[in-house]
Amino acid sequence: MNMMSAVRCSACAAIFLLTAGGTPSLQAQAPANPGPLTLWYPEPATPKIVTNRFGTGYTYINEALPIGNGKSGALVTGGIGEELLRLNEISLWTGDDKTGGDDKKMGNYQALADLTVRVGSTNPASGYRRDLDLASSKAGVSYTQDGLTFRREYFASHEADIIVGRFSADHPGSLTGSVAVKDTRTDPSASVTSEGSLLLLRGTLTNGMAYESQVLVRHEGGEISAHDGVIDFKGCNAITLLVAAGTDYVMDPARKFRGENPHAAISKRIKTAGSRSYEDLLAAHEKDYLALFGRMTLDLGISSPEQRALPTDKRRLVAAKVTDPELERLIFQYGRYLLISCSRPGGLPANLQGLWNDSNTPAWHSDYHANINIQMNYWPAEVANLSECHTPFFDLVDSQLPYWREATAGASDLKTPEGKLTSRGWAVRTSHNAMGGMGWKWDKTANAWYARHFWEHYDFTRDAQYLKETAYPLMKEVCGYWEDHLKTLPDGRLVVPDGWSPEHGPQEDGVSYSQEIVWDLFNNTVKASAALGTDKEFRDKIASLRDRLAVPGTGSWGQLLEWMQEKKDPVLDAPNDHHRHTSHLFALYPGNQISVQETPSLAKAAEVSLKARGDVGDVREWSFAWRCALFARLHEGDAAEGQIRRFFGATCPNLFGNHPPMQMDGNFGITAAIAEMLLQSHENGIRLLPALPQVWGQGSVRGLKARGGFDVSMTWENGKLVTAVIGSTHGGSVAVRYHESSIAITLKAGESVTLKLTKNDALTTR
Ligand code: FUC
Repeated sequence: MNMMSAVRCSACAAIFLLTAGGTPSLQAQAPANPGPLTLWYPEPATPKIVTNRFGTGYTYINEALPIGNGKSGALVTGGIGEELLRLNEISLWTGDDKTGGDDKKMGNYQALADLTVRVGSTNPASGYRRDLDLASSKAGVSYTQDGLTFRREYFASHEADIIVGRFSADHPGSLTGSVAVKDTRTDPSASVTSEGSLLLLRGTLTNGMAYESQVLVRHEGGEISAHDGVIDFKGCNAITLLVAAGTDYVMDPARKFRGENPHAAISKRIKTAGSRSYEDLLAAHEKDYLALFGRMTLDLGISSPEQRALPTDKRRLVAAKVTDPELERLIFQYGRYLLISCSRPGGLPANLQGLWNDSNTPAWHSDYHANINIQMNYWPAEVANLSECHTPFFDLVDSQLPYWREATAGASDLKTPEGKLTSRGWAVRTSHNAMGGMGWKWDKTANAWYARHFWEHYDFTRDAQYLKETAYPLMKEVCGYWEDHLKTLPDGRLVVPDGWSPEHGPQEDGVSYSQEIVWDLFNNTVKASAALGTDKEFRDKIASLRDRLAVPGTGSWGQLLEWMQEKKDPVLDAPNDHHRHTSHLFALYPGNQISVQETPSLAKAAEVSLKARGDVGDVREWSFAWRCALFARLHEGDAAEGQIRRFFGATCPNLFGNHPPMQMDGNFGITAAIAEMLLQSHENGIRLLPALPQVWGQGSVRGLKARGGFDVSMTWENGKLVTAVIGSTHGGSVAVRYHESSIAITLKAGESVTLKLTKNDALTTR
C-alpha cells in the first residue's frame, strides 16, 4: 500500500527538468489516454555516460525508443529543440570471414549514423510526451513551446524499406531549423554531402564494407536550402524525412558476403518513396505491420488506474513488485513488436541487441551468441505466430556453413574420440558474425541446438517442402557430426566428450546440457525422417544412438545433475548454486526430453534444481525469461508469473532487457515464456492453460500456435477455461488436454472446432 501511494505521488507530480548547458527545462504531464500497448514517457531520453567492461559510452540504448523495418532502424530520443535519431543498419559489421576464433578479428556490429533535427527553440516546453505505440508501430513526440504545439511521428516501413519521420506544428509556417547527418566513426573515409533536398552519407569500414545512408527532406510551405552537409528549413508547415540505408553485405558465401555498392539501390528506394505521399507510406506500413502483429491479441486482466497513470519507466519498476496485467500483456507484445522490427525474411537475424546499437564497441560485439542467446531470440517466433520472422536465422546459418565446415575440419579441439579431425558436419563457436567469422570458444552442441530451430519451424508450420529441402538435410549433417564425435563408455552408453555447461564448472564428458541437446537432435531427426518417409536405415541407427545416450541423473538432494557425477563442491551442484544459466534444464525447456506428463520423476528433479537456482545473485534478464518458461513447463503458473515480475526489474527504461548492459534476448524469451504459460504442445498434444497464475483470473488470447499446424484462441474466467477454438492449417488429429481432461479432435485443413467444459470440467465439443 505504502509503495503504491508513493508511486502515485510521484506520477501525479508535475516533473521539472532543470538542466545545465542550455537544454530547455520542461514541465510534463501524464497523457490523457495512453493506449494499452503504448510505452510513454513525460520527458526525452536522457542518456548518461557509463563505463563498463566494454568501454565508455552513452546509454541511448537504455532510454530511446526503437523502430525498425527488419534491416534498418532508429533509436528515437525525442529531445526538445533537437531531435537525435541513432540510425542502424543490421549488416554494418567490422571484422572478417576467417578469424581463427579471434574475437578481435570477428569485429563489432556498428552504429550507422546520427540524424539530428533542430527545430523550434531551447525555451521551456510543457505537455511533453514521447511514446511508442505497438498497435500501430509508430513512435511519437509532442510538446508545447513558445505557444506552439509541436508533433513528430516516426515509423520504419518494411514495405518501402525506409524510415520516415514527420515534423509538424499547430500553426502554419512555424517550423524553422536544420537537418544534419553525422557518421558515428572518426573514419576519414566517411563523407557527408548535401544537394537540393538530399543528404548523403557514405563510408567504408576498415574491412572494406561500403555503407551509405540517404536522407530526403520534404517540406510543406516555407523553403529549404542545402549547405555543407546540412539542410536548413525555414517557415515550413511540415517536414517529412525519408531515410534509407544499406551496405554492400550479401548473405552469400560464394561472394564472400560482398555485393554491389549500395548507392544505386538506395537512390532508387529514396526516389520511389519520395514520389509517394506520407499518408500512403503510413497506410502501407500499417497494413504490412498489422499483417503480422495483428495475428495475436492478448488480455491478461485489468490494471489499476494508478498503474495506468504511471509513465513506462516508473511503471516497470512497480510491476516488478505488484502484478500489472496490462504491462505483462505489453511486454508480451513488445517481444513480438521487436521481432517484427528486426527480423524479416531476406534480412539478417536479430543479434544480441536486436538491430539497435548506440556504440561501435557494443557489449559482446552485439554478436550472434550460440550458447543460449540467439536461440532465445527465436523462442517466440513460432508459438507467437511470427513464423516468417524465424527465417533470417535459417538463412544466416545456411550462409555460414561453408566457413563453419572449414573451421571445424581444421579444429584440433574438435577431434573425434579416435583422435581424427572432423570430416563430417560442422560446429560453431559461442560468438560469431554474419561473414563466416567466429570468436570466443567452441560451443560443441550449438550445432544441434541450431538444428532444433529448423525442426521447430517445420513442426509448427508443417511445411513439408521446407522440411525436405532445408531442415532435414541440415539436421542429417549435424547428426553425422555427432555420429563421429560421441564417445562410448565402458557400459555402452554414449557421451559428448569434453563438453561444457555454459559458462559454468569444468569441461568434461557427459555434461547434461550436451547430452540433452544431442538427444534432442536425434529425436527430432528421427521424427523428421519419419515425416518424410525416407532414410529408414539411417533413422533406425539414429534412434538407437539416441537411446544409448547417457541421460541426466538425479543427485543427493533430489536435483537434476548438471554433470554426470555429482560435484562435491561448496557451490557447483549445491543447493546454493545460483548461476545464471540453467543449461541442464534444456531438456525441460526448450527441449522436451523431460516433461511433467512423460517423465514425472525427472520433472520433479528439474523442479528441485530450478527452485534452488532461484532468482537472486547471478541472474540476468534472459535468466528470468528462461526460468519463467521452465516454471511454465512444470505447470507452476504463480512461480512463472513471479519471473515476469523479476524480468521487469531487469529492464531498461525503454523496457529493453538489462543484463546489464542492455541485451535483447530476454525480451524475446519473456514473450515465448508467457506463451508457454498459456499453451503447450511439446508432449504429443495440446495443453490448454497449463500454467495460468491466479493473478490472471480472467482473460483471453487469440492466435497462439501449436505444433502440428494448429492455432489456438481461448477465453477464461475465474481461473478456468471457458472456450477454446482450435483451428488447423494442414488438417490432422491431436489430443487436447486441460488439467486432467483430454479429448481427441480431428480437423480438415482450414477447419476449426470450439471446445468448452462440461459441469465436471471435462473438455467437450458440444
Ligand atoms: C552468454 C551469457 C552472458 C551474456 C552473453 C552475451 O555467454 O552467459 O550472460 O548473456 O551470453
